[in-house]
Amino acid sequence: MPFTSQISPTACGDWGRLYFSPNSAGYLDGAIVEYGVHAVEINTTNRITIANSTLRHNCHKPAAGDAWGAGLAIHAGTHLVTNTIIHDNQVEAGIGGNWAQGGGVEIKPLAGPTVFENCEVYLNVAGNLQSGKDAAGGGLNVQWTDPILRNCEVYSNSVYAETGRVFGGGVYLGESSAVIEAGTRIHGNTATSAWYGPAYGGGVCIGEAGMPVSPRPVIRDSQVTSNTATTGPGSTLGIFYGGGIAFYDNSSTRAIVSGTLIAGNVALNNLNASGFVCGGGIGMASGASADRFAGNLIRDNSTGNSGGLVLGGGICLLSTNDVTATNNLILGNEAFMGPARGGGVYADGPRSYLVNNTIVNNSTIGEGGGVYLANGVLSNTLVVDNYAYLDGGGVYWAGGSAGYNDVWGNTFDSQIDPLEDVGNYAAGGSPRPATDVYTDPLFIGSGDPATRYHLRLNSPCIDAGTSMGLVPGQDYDGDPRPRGSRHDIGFDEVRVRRTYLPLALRSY
Ligand SMILES: [Ca+2]
Ligand SMILES: [Ca+2]
Repeated sequence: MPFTSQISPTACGDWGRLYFSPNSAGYLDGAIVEYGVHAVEINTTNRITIANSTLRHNCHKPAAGDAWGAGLAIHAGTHLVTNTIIHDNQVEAGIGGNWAQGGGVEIKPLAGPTVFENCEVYLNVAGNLQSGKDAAGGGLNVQWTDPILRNCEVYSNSVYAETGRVFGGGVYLGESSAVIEAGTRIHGNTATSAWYGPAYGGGVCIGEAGMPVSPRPVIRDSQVTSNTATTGPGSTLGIFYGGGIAFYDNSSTRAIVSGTLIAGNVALNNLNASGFVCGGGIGMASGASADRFAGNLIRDNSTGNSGGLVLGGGICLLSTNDVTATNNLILGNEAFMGPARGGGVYADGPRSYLVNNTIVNNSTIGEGGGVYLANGVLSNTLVVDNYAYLDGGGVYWAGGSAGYNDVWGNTFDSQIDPLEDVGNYAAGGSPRPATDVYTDPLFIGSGDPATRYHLRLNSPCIDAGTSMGLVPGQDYDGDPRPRGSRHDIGFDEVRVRRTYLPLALRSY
């Protein structure tokens, strides 16, 4: 059944909305709701199901004040949204409006944990043109409530501000313990700040100011790909965090990002010389914390800047972050343009633990092709075949603790500093720590990327790590650690699988 405009030609905002008032009940099944201010607004604690429906071409653009949730706005209750498409909805703040939130979906603070499954949320927009005012959640905006997204696709949404801040081109999770799981795909979303920024999270932004408790948002077994955080046409001061996933300043969280592909995301400031960019894949602003980034494939993300600092093509952990990154494969990321540090990973906080990762084929125009370590811990990690133009092809070690790594086969431009350790360690890391091994790790070398960088049965990295301190109890595959006498180096703990017909030994 269609709920649509009687006006011709039709335009978004022609009529009001379908409203579930307090104490009402009901459902939508097979509905098309279009050209309203909001498609659906739910303000009842009775469980509403929206199934097999399309919410499209609605727009909340008030003359004055905040704008929110043009596709779906939930004020109360715990509901189910299943097999439903929410697209081409827009919100834009009016005069004096502090916020534009949730181009597609806005879930208000008193609502329960609504489940979204098998949904598509695309081409929705949240924008704020008011001077110095902010916008969040191009696709979905979530604060103080804990929804669940399963097998949803959130793509091509955008959030923009003229001179204010922007958060989450695809999804914004404020103080929220939301769960994003089961093959949810967040891709092609953008967060753009036209003039000043900062912009947080082309795909997802986590955290907000002044959270009284530490929420535990989870992103697992999903994909965050090809999202962008960037400048608009007139930027004069650009600060950008997390092309894929960003954490807001000083946000204490227990977030977990695991088993997820984080690929092809970009954080880019290409229009002025004074900007600051942190994290093509994941960027954590100063003082933010998370539980762990574990068992992810983080590949082909990039950061660039036309003059200011560029940190961490794959992961940027800025200042006083508290987080463990473990069992990740960090592959082919790049920090390009500007003074750049850390093609794969940049870390400069005392509680940033980089343990049992495999970091290969990353590059930077600056220092630290694999890792730029200024503080924190780097251990049990493989840093192989990375490149830096300036110095430290493998690891640029400016501080922190490093050991039990294999930093091997990295290169830098020998024209610039031919006295370094053939590019593998630079600065304080030359000579390398005595606990390191320095040898070809003997990767399997064929198959998909995760398979290719597993260790062969005769790898010298087997049992060459440490089992002391903050070390993981499993590997990327879920194999228990340690096997044998000690932890292996890298994201893989080799498990010998004996197959008797035909007789063969394989490693995983
Ligand atoms: Ca072992
Ligand atoms: Ca394994």
